[in-house]
Amino acid sequence: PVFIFSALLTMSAPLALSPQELEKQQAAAAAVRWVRDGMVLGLGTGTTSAHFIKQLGERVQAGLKVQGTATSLASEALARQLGIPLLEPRRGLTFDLAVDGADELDGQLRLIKGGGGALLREKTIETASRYLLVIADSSKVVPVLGRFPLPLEVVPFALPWVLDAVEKLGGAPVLRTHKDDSASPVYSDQRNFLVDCHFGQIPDAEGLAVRLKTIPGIVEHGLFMGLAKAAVVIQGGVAQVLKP
Ligand code: ABF
Repeated sequence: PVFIFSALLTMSAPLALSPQELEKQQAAAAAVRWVRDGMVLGLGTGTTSAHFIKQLGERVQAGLKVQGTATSLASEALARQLGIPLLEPRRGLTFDLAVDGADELDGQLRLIKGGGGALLREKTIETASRYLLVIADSSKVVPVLGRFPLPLEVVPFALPWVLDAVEKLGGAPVLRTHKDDSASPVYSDQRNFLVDCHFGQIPDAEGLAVRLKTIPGIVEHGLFMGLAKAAVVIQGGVAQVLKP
């Protein structure tokens, strides 16, 4: 009987969310309130965005009329499973609101993104969006970008030369491989490699972005500047709206 009782206890205890996970859920809930009937949405990627998509799905099931395009195959599958109507990429498609996470954000809402490997579709959709709203837990806010390694999406053929060029820039590049198998690279949704660059502090993000774009084979980098119009960040347990 004791065994059965303790088993029941563990089964019935709700999954306790960590403080960081709770903050992500809170930020996502604040962002859902920005969504209006009829909006065309850019759907972000990562765990904070997954909370947003799940809460958006509940509102869609309650009758909210929105459509969206996802920034990754993972987010697309989640949105489809929740019944959020999806739009295929097409000419002229623009988004009223994109909601997405970030790995780092500074006071001017410059972002480092791509920790989830979705930076190419994220930047594509968020550039086509009228309003990018970032949702983040308190750990993402930094005074200067760069503590989080800067992700790049790289065409496999060009990898050796990209690694050499990033090394010359002081970026200490590391090919992203699977945690349980360092011999197998992580592929993006476009079947490219991901490279994480340990620049340390990046005081001149704009200048670095320009230099990275001159290196052949770098499809996209994770510096997002001038895209985010606002960020909902949980600070002191309260959702704060930050603007550049
Ligand atoms: C995504 O959001 C990625 O660019 C980034 O890695 C992620 C942030 O991670 P999480 O929300 O899981 O903390 O846009």
